[in-house]
Amino acid sequence: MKRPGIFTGALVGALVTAPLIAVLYLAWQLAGLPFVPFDVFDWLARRLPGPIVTFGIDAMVSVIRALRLGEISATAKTAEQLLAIGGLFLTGIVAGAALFGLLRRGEKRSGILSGVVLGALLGVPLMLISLGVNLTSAAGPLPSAVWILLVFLAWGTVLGWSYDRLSAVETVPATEGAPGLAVERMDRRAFVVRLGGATAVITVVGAGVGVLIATERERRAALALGEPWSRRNPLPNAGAPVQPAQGTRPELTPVEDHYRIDINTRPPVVREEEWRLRIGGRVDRPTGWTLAEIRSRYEPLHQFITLSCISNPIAGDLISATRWTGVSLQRVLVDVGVQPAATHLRIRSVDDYHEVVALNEILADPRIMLTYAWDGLPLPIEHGFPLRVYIPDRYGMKQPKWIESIEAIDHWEAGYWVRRGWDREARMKTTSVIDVIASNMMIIEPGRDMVVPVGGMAHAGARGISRVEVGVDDGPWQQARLREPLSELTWVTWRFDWPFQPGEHTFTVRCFDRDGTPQVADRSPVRPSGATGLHSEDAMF
Ligand SMILES: Nc1nc2c(c(=O)[nH]1)N[C@H]1C(S)=C(S)[C@@H](COP(=O)(O)O)O[C@H]1N2
Ligand SMILES: [Mo]
Repeated sequence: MKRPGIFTGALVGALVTAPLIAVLYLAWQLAGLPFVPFDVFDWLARRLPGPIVTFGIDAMVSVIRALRLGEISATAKTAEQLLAIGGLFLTGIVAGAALFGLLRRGEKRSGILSGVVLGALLGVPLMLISLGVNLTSAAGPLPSAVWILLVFLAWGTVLGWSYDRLSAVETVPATEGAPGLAVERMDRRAFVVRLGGATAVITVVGAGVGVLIATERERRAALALGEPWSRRNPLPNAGAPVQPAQGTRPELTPVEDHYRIDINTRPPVVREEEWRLRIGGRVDRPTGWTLAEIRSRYEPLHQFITLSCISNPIAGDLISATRWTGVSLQRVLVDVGVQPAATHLRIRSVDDYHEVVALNEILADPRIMLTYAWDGLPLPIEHGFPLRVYIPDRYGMKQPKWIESIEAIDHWEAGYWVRRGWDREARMKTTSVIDVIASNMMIIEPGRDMVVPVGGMAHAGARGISRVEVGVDDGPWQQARLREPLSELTWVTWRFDWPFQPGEHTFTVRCFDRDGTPQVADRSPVRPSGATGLHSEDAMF
């Protein structure tokens, strides 16, 4: 009789791996057990060489932009998660094919036994990887280890058992007109259909219930947080005379819309009760403060801040602004007594992210701060709860989230992305963007030409914006009006009322920072130092 081969193995592998993933997901949502595919993805992302990771991120951002798949950071996270799940699914298919291929060649080997061995071969390393990187498991290492092993052993057992069943299907001897092979095939098909039915039910129920639990938890968490500061207070520039053109981005990004970039498929969950900010190294008084201690020890410092990722393309959406609250690092350093030998601070995060800041920079800038709130509420988990750092004028890569320790050291070291080929300084590039050419908002003022409001933002890190200009087609640069910004650290909203002319036109924007330095017009890509180049938009009237 013909035994099942690698194609059947691949099919059974797929049928058995889908419910495996669903069950892992459900257990994650129900009991905080590790979700293995995300753990493996994060583990790989930290170990793969910088150029490969960077290439992957660039490719992803380009595809999202080219296909207009939506907001870059949210879409990229979803893509990473799909890749992670797809990776485990593919591994299951390959493992199924390999198992069936090997069993077919061997003599009288037990499928179940081989399946169990396969489950262990896959389960043990995955368990070790998961325990090594998992930042979300609330279940503790021992239950997590046992759980992963059990699930993979069960997976291997079902795979092997399926092989045994498929090999053992009864073969009716061929009689005239009814060849035995056909009956055997029918029987195999019936088994695969039954197996598929069972695994489909487990997959759909597991994933469905998991999603329901996750959604409900998010809803409750949002409710528990309360009202953001900006809903209870007017913005500091509320009375500014220049009004944004309708369609310009909000000056204060709602926190739930703030872009998110980090090296984790899901944000690390830090438990406040267990968390301490450890400050050590070359200091006289090492500390281990709780979040409550940090909040109560110091008068809070509030700053409106625009943060941007160094990977933000020209006119991209990896840039946002909100109100940050925390404590100036200068004050903390006085309290811990930094020793004269120290020259830098090494800031480490729970996800193994790290950056190094020069002490003389901190001593020169009281705005460098440890941040615990955004828009009046505790930092959202994905934005670094309980504590993150802020350094003016630098791209986001310089500003670790989920900080767990600060160490005073006597030398400079490369941070996480610097090691992977990105700019050492990561100073924000001056940029300006057209958000809207509001052709539907044409204004007709008596005695004046018709004008079309054009608007957007300009940003130069902490260096301020002194002038924004708009060029239409090959015409001269014309000055836009600037709205008073939320602070010297945020973007500036600009507006230009363009005297309307029918036809097709190209609008280009450029800006100058506070001391008159023009925005760099030459195009350069995001890597390694941040994008430069002017933004243009076409419009048809
Ligand atoms: N611990 C940690 N901090 C991190 C990162 C990270 O991956 N891990 N990413 C950095 C990068 S590249 C950026 S752009 C900002 C983004 O902050 P946000 O997600 O709150 O917008 O966080 C920075 N801090
Ligand atoms: Mo970034």
